[in-house]
Amino acid sequence: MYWEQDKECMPRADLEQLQLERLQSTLYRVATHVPFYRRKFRELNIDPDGFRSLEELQTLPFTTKDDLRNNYPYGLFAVPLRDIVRVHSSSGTTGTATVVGYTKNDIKNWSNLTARVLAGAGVGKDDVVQIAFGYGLFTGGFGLHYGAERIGASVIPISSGNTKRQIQIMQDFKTTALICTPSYALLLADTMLEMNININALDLRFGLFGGEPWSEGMRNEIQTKLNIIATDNYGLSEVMGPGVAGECQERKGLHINEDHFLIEIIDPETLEPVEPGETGEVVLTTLTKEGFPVIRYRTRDLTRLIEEPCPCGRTMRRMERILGRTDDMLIIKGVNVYPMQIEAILFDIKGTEPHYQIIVEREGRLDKVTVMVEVVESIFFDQMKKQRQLVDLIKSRLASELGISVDVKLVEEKSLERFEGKAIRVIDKRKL
Ligand code: DLL
Repeated sequence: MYWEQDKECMPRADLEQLQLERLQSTLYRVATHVPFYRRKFRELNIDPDGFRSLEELQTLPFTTKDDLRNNYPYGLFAVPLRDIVRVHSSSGTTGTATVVGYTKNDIKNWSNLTARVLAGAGVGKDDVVQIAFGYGLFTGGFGLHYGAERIGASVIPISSGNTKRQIQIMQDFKTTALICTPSYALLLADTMLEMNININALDLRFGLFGGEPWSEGMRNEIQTKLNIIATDNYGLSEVMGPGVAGECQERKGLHINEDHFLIEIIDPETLEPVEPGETGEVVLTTLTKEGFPVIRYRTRDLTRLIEEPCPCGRTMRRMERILGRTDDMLIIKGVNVYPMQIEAILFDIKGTEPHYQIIVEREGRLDKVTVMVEVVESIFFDQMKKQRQLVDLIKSRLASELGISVDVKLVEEKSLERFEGKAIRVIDKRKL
């Protein structure tokens, strides 16, 4: 289902022309109204009026999370506060929070873009949408709420947490689409199974999940347990929130809303663009934002672009699911791995439950990594021999497929922490 077919299926040449025009006006806007960008452009001798091609984007400086923090709270806003109608903030687990602002027009665009993501995933005006993302400074709840209303769906703004109540409401209000993090969807599914709820008696058809990395194995698990079509959607507060990219029902990568965002994939070490199709860090430039435009924002998220057209007919290019963040990368005896790669293997092994946690410690000068994984009751209480075999199997798969050697500890079902929002997969004890 398209939301704005003329835009989502625009010929690439027209799209590129539109992107260039929008980039020119964004550069003009930031150079005129944001001292931070004006100074940077001047230092690098960049004339924003002289921009003639999209390739020239590469001459512009990057913007980082630190730049946002150094300009806390309103230093990077491109309009006076009186024109801002909404403020969101990312909590910032490390360091100062960052603050972002939206004009009336930004909210309109944002609603349209989350509507696109919702429609692409299958949601229409007849749907009852339960939004179990937090409402508040986090962009998840409000961002998708406005899009769902725009589509004309019936929105249940239940917000996050209170799992039993979520389930009650899902049954009573006949929810057809669930919106939350993938890890929370799994917690909801497991709780329903525990409560002996007949999943087939629910009205649920779609799940739109995002806000954290998840593997294909996790998708399969959720789709089977909830009997739904589960799609991935991506965004970040610094750039807008949800609505930057989302999967269509093909579920083969996320269409990037390229008429509103320019995407580049760079090598995080050399900062040069990667070869087409290679994995690297996502860099985003906003093309229509008025309140808080960003130029070449380094997201730290890693993925690759899919250049082949999608059978759905959209011309907006796709990106593969996010593999992880550069700051979540583990270096295990010299091998770089991301938690999601470990997740993908665990999900593939029979007897393990889809709940795990990775503990990183320091032993002498080396990092020691232990993967804690829940196992089904029958194995946990079974003879040592079976447990030993499972540990060996997990270790050997991790060694052969990722080249890492780690300790594996089997733990009882439901013994690892569950999350109502974004899951914490890695516990880093090195810095404690
Ligand atoms: O998480 C925005 C959002 C809300 C997206 C709801 C989708 C749904 P932040 O709190 O600023 O904003 O966190 C942004 O979360 O840089 C990624 O590292 C991660 N992230 C978001 N969506 C995905 C996804 C929201 N689909 C950060 N897959 C981003 C993997 C994701 N990681």
